[in-house]
Amino acid sequence: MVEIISSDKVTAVVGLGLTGLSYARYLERQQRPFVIMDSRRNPPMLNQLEQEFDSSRFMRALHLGGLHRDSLLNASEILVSPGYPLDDELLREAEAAGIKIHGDMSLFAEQCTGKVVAITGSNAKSTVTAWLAHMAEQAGASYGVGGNIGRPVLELLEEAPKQIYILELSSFQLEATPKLDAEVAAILNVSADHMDRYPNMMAYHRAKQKVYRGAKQVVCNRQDSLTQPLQVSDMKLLSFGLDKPDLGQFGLRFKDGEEYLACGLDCLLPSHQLSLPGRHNISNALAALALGTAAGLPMAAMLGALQNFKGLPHRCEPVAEYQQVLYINDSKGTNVGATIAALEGLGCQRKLVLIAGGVGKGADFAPLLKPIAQYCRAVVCIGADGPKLMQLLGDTNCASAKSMQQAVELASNFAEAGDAVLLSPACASFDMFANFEARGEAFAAAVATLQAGGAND
Ligand code: UMA
Ligand code: ADP
Repeated sequence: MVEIISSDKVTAVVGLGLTGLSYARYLERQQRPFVIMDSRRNPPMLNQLEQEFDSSRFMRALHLGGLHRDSLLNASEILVSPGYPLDDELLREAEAAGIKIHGDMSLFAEQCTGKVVAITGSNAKSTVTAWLAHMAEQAGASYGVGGNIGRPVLELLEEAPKQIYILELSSFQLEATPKLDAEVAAILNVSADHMDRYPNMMAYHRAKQKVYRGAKQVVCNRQDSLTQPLQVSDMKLLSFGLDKPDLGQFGLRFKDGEEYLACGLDCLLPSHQLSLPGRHNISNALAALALGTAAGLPMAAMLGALQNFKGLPHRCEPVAEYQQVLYINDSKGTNVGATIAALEGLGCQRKLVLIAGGVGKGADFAPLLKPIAQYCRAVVCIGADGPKLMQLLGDTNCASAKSMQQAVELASNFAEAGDAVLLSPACASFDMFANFEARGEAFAAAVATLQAGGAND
């Protein structure tokens, strides 16, 4: 399509994935003209856009296979999708020309009336977001959930206003968020991820820190200094950690020989009563408690929610037990830090056979060596960066597999009664699968085939 509008009222939308489509719907509702573009020739939401906007008066042009310079330079503002890097030359040119470039989070923050709870971190974002949403549900509060968890935030503006908005933010989304002004904001942890997009850890860390801009209250992780705000104005500080808490902070205490989640001196709940397994989930529960407290949720409802939250699929999720071996799907373990947490969180209970590999996104796998040596009986490597992992593992019991089925078969051969086979790839999935969900489903299907084969023997 070639039509170009030079009116200064046209908004340019970059990217036609879930976020791009949500921009188009938002702008249509606002009756604001827009052009939309994507570097891909066949972006994921193309069919949907064509169906919905066939007779739109406001969608003025669609450009595929590259960004459209004139449309960008003539735009009144540019709304970017998180997957498109902001250091693109054309976007820089537009910025230098004084055109505002931002994303859906800042647009949402400008418009919403409820309290925003903003959650970021390298890992555990979705778990803590969903756990907090479950607390709000149990408390009978009205709430909306959106962001990186899978629902573009602008969709929340289509519904009746809510008291609380629980938002998961990725570093990509934060890059395009000049100001958020959250009621409460948290960085849960920071470890290397997306090193194919950022020049170094400092740049990634800087993007994460943007979540704190204008926040009234901040929740950070006492055991991870990178989560602490670099600039403290008059924001209220809350913290969580797997150590003893100071007054008003969240942590762990012992009473009568039993470990409790605690706030200050108050023992709140024995940690064994949490509904999710692993030490990393104790940390996640404490983070959710701190956030819920800052958002004003009642303690009794929050403690109930800590005991009956079912967890999200593909995160340390047991999928089957076969021949006394437990099969655990942690397909969402998409970076090194996540896989270390899964190994440390689950490895104290049983020996593990790890299935790992995929697209490493430029990560250094070396930090995996220690927990693998400590907790793993063997490792089965898959995917594009499988050979890199194999090479690093050296003397460790390991094998390489070409498919998920073969990986599960090899892992089951290594496993002994009482062990667990853990899929926690430390990598993205798109070399072999459409997404992490498809990878987790392939793992569960391979385990089912293994069981069926055994049943037929
Ligand atoms: N892309 C292009 N050209 C473009 C635009 C994007 O090649 O013009 C590529 C990107 O490199 C990326 C992919 O297309 O690989 C998708 O990007 P997108 O911005 O179109 O993605 P959306 O469909 O809008 O989904 C985004 C988030 N995706 C990314 O940040 C890559 C979703 O997070 C999020 O749920 C959704 O918005 C709603 O907020 C997914 C994700 O993978 C789950 N996030 C990363 C993560 O969790 O590690 C950050
Ligand atoms: P995110 O949304 O940040 O990717 P998820 O809640 O989906 O986070 O969990 C992703 C993975 O992170 C899990 O599958 C697990 O391997 C790991 N993980 C969970 N909790 C923690 C934690 N507290 N610290 C580090 N890694 C964690």
